[in-house]
Amino acid sequence: MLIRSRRPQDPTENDVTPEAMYRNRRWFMGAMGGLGLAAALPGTAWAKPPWKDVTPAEAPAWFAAMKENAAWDAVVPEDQSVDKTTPFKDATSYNNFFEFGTDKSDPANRAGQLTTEPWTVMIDGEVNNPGKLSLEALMTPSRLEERIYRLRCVEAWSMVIPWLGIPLADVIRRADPTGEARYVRFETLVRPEEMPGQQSRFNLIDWPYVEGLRLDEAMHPLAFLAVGNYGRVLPNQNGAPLRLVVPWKYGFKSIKSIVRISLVRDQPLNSWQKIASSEYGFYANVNPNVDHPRWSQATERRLPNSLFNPNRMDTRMFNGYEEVASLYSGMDLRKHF
Ligand SMILES: Nc1nc2c(c(=O)[nH]1)N[C@H]1C(S)=C(S)[C@@H](COP(=O)(O)O)O[C@H]1N2
Ligand SMILES: [Mo]
Repeated sequence: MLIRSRRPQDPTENDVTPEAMYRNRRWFMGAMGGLGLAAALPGTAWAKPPWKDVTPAEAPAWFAAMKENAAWDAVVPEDQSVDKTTPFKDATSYNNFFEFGTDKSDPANRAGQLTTEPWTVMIDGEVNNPGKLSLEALMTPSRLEERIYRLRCVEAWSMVIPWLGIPLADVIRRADPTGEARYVRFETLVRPEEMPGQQSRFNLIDWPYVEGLRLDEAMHPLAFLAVGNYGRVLPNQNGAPLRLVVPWKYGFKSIKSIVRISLVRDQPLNSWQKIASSEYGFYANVNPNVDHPRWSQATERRLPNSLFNPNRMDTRMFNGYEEVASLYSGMDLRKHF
């Protein structure tokens, strides 16, 4: 991993791309129907689809203070001309966050109503320092870092996102695991009043959303707890106010809006494994050699893309983070997918 110095970035207003227009099919169909000639008028009538830009939440004082002293060059892609940072608009309008619905646009449209302040995180299980901590108490003993990570969804699309946060290992060390702790289990908030995806009686997911890591995976320096992205407080659709980021694993491991971190003895049953254990495992390491039963994992679609520029690229073992390989030596990664 190459280390390079860079300055903090702020989200920029990106021009609407063709991909963006195709993505919002409802708007696209509406525009087509309403204008009739839309296809013949590129760049004019349909240049501004009605997306709400993300209004930056006011950063809490502790976040602003941590930002003053942040490390902005902690981990960056080896080649930033290949792994260009995904535009803010794509990273905040094409999301998976089933608590708000299953459409990629649901989180952007609905997550704004989630109350993220105050926020507490329960630390419990096999630890000598259990307790319910405010987000500020959880974060401020550490130094804030920016990490620019590739994010590879199991659905075979990917992005490159600059996160702000702290090493997960810091939080685990402070919790002081007992000798019995072997795994870390994470839980997302359950709040149906604010999370419409939790209101249906026909839920795919048995809430709360649960994820887990082996303790040595959780202690790896790349495992990260994010409270921000693009130089600012995390937008709700990206898992505010606290989400996990495990860049060598499929995106579903990177659980959002965390309210509980438990050190446990037994391997947790994560939500997607519970839904379909033949398709989604516990480990979920990015692996181009082990296909999903219904599609290939050999390549990925890097956002933003378009009909004219599909932007397909080869998927890399461990998503290119080969330094984690020793965590899995001797394991059959076909069996432990
Ligand atoms: N609580 C919760 N966390 C979640 C999800 C979810 O539905 N609920 N989706 C996961 C999936 S499948 C992916 S790809 C990433 C997407 O993160 P992003 O929307 O910030 O890019 O979040 C993950 N974390
Ligand atoms: Mo995903």
